[in-house]
Order: sequence, then C-alpha cells, then structure tokens
Amino acid sequence: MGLFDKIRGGLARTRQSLTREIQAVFGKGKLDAAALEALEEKLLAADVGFDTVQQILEGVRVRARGQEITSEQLLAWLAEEAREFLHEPKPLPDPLPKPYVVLFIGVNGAGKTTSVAKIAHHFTTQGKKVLLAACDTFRAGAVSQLETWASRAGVEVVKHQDGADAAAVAYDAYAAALARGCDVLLIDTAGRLHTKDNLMEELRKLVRVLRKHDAALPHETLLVIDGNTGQNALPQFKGFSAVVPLDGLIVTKLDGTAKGGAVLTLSREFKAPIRWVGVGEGLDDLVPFDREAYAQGLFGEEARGA
Ligand SMILES: Nc1nc2c(ncn2[C@@H]2O[C@H](COP(=O)(O)OP(=O)(O)OP(=O)(O)O)[C@@H](O)[C@H]2O)c(=O)[nH]1
Ligand SMILES: [Mg+2]
Repeated sequence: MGLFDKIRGGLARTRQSLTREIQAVFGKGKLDAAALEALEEKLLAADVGFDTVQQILEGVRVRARGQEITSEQLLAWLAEEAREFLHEPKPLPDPLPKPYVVLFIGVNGAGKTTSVAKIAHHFTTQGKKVLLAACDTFRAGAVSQLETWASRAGVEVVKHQDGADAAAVAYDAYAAALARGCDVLLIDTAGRLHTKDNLMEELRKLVRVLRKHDAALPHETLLVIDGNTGQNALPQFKGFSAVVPLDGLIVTKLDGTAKGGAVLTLSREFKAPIRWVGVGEGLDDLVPFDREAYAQGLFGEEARGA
C-alpha cells in the first residue's frame, strides 16, 4: 500500500463520519444558512477547532457565491481549504549529521515507544544504523518494552537500570552512538503530563545534559500526540513547547479515532509541522505526513456512498 493510501486508510473513521454526514445533510443545492450550520456541526464533531471551522466555512461560502453546488464540489472545496492549514516539516538535512539525534516526548501512552520503533524500522530499511536510548527509567517495564520493539526492528538499545537518571542514559547513548558509528539515535522518554513541573524539569535536564556533547542536540524534538486526544492536544503542545523547542509532531492512532480533524487546528494555530502519522500498531504503520493525502483523507472521494 502506498503512503497516500495509508494516510487515507488511517483517516477512514474520521472521513466516514464527516463525508457521510455532509452528503446526508447537504444533498444538493445551495449552501444556505441551514446547510452551513449543519456543516459547522459536522466539522466541530470531527474535532476541528471553532476558529478553524469558521475560517473553513467562510472559505466555502465565498467559493459557492450562492450558486447551486453538489456535495462532491463541497467536499473538494473542503479538502482544498483544509490543505491550506496543514504544515509539512522541513526536509531532513542532507547529509544527516552523524549521529542524527531525535528526542521523543509526550504524555503517558501517547505512542512514543512504538513510534521510536517504527522510525527505527524506517531508517534501518534505508540502510542506516540506528541506536535507541531507553530514557524511560520511570515506568516499570518500559525498558523491556523498548527492547522487545528494538529486537523486532533489529536495532540495539542503550539502557541503565530502572530508576536511573534519564539524562545520564541519554548522555551515554550519544557517546555509544558516536563510538559505534551509528547514523541515527532515537531517544525514548517517559510519559509525563505537561502540567507536572518536576517531570518537565527532568526533560529540561535531559536536553541540557545532552547538549554537553554538542549544543545542536537534539537535532529534532518530536511531540507525540494521541490522535484521540482531539482538541486537548492544544494545551499539551503549549506545555511541552514552553520547555523544549518542538520541531514537529507525531500524531498516532489515527486509525482508531473520528477526531482526525483536530490536526487542522493544531497545524493552523501553532504552525506546527506534522512529521509522521501513526495508523496502526505494526512497524510499518507510521507514515511521513503529506498534507495533500491528509486533506484527501478527511474529505476525499473514496468513502462516497460507502
Ligand atoms: N492503533 C494504533 N495503536 C497505536 C498507535 N501508536 C501506538 N499505539 C498503541 O498505543 C499504546 C501505547 O503506545 P506506547 O508506544 O507504549 O506509548 P508511550 O507513549 O510510549 O507510553 P508511555 O511510555 O506509557 O508514556 C500501545 O498499545 C500501542 O500499540 C497507532 O498509530 N495506532
Ligand atoms: Mg513508552
């Protein structure tokens, strides 16, 4: 399956609830006040934020200019409007600094560890040598969970004992990545609430200690967000970005949610580039973000009449 289809596939639940209902309420005809109101309701239900919804509605209202339109036309316009809000990340530097260091952060259960494994798999299939840093020293079983994933992906892990200082693990892992000639170092961290000061301080320390090696570290910090979180992802983004500069987002579990519309608001409000989207539990189920595919995934054709 191509990447485009994987993103669309992952958004099937969101798309079905959006497109089916839009087709049902709209039928054919004018985009009058009642139709706009119904459309507003559907977009809000898909967890597109209020301001974003207003902007989308204004966009389609202006395009329609009172003419009769079909629901197909309306969906095509919605996809075009949605695409405007979505930000793709900058391409990775070429050549990558060696080792290229990526830090994964986020609240508990967001999908950090599985995303680390999936990205390790992505890089190993490109022939790159990958090392993982087991910096979740907090949750019992977290290190062995990462090790299980690492063996599936065929990569090594640097770990300390449970309860060790996460910053020390990161520091040692970087030294190990250098010594072993690794191309990529992926740092898994413990889940933490952005509202817990002591845990955020631990994260700050991890970055500070890593920078003793090189002030450019980490090269990329990705906030992992559970797609089911919907609008609640906004405070997470604010909380984490206040502590560590974020380079992008990973939105996971899109396959299990009808709230895929929240990504529009995240991307619009924070101009946050989305690096990857998770669409399942397997190693291959993480795909590079593509805004066209995402917009089509929300409002695209395939679900029509489904
Ligand atoms: N369906 C689906 N499940 C996912 C996806 N990403 C992660 N999961 C599942 O979500 C659950 C939590 O994933 P983890 O990777 O352990 O999350 P975490 O952020 O490392 O969790 P903590 O370390 O406890 O903070 C696991 O059961 C994963 O299989 C996805 O894209 N789709
Ligand atoms: Mg984890």
